[in-house]
Amino acid sequence: MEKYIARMTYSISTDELKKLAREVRKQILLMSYRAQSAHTGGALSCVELLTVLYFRIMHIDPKKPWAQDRDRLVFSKAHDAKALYAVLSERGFFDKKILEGYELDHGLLAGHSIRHSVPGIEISAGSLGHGLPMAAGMALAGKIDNKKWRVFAILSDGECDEGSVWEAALFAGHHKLDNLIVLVDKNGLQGYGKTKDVLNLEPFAAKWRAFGWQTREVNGHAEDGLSKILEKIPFQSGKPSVVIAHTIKGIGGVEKHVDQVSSQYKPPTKEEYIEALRALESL
Ligand SMILES: Cc1ncc(C[n+]2csc(CCOP(=O)(O)OP(=O)(O)O)c2C)c(N)n1
Repeated sequence: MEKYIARMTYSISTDELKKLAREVRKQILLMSYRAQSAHTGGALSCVELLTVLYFRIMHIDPKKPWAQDRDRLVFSKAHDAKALYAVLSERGFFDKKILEGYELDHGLLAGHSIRHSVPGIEISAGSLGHGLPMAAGMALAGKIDNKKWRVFAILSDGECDEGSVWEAALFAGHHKLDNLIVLVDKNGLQGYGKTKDVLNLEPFAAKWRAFGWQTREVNGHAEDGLSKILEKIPFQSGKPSVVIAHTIKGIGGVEKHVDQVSSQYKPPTKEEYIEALRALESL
């Protein structure tokens, strides 16, 4: 168990982390506005999951993005990649200016992330349900080679409608992959409705446990609560861990889209963008 204890890679106060989350949300809104892109709500809902991982939990070095002993992040809900891009640039993986090309001709940053397009992007993704199978394979490779690095995977709740997620969950439990940690961004909404109406996942935590995982539930916007839980991984030796993070889709964005299905596809108008920035600045 000791061998996987999280190493703090960066000392950052909760206030600094909150400031950072505001900055990341501003960048997400700017990218959405500039490119008139979809998928803003889910990018906003996972901000704290990413900032806590990259600024408190993961063993990474932005100057050596492909270091063999790095912890890996598989960002499976890749339609929300602009959140990951903003956090990676804040953490120093690449220049913030690169964000300006998000989803625009000649830019480096695609709407759905592409492996190695910029430092820190571990996988090409976008077809939901593929991230956990990849993450489980990586974690098994780490086990076979007796490595200390861990694999984190961020999934959406809508994504858990995919059968491939549960096949990989079964595989990870079977192979006792306690170097694998899933965070589910459980914002309760997917493309065209509430997750519980489209395909009910409940009892969600019990399903993971039945597949051999240890589970924790947390407010996904509370940095310290998240940190406290993630510092204790694996929750049990010999079992993969899942953190079910309760979040709000669209939080910190355009007010009328917060916790609404519309946050999936509606980009902000100029007025909405300015208003949302003003609201963030007044926090
Ligand atoms: C296999 C697959 N089917 C459909 C899509 C199209 N799609 C993109 S986002 C999305 C729904 C987003 O909802 P959710 O997965 O819960 O993500 P979040 O709310 O966290 O953004 C869908 C259906 C896809 N990317 N992959």
